[in-house]
Amino acid sequence: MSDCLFCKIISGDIPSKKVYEDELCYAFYDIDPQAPTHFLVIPKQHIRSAAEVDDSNSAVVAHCFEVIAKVAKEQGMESFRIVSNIGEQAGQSVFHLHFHVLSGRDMTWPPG
Ligand code: IU
Repeated sequence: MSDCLFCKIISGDIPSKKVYEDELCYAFYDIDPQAPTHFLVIPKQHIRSAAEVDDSNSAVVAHCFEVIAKVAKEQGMESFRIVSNIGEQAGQSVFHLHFHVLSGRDMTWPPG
């Protein structure tokens, strides 16, 4: 999508600090980290949010989770949190599906 900020990150039009990339997924460090380690894993396919996951794109989403596990292992992350905000009330500000991966500090529950 031409006006999507994360599609522009994938294309390189907006700079990002890459963590991982393959044909289906892209991962980069969050510009406003909420933990000592905070990166985002996004599908290259434009999916608006996790509420739009269905038979046609669920394989890509599953692949994002494989990428999260792989990068977490590579970075020696034994404990971490995955967050995906859906809709403005839940805190979604960029409407391209993304998984926040946060690690390196004690987490509270329930999340705010
Ligand atoms: P949210 O769940 O939609 O609020 O998450 C969007 C995240 O994208 C948020 O944590 C931003 O700091 C992050 N981000 C980024 O890392 N790089 C960018 O160029 C933009 C947003 I725009």
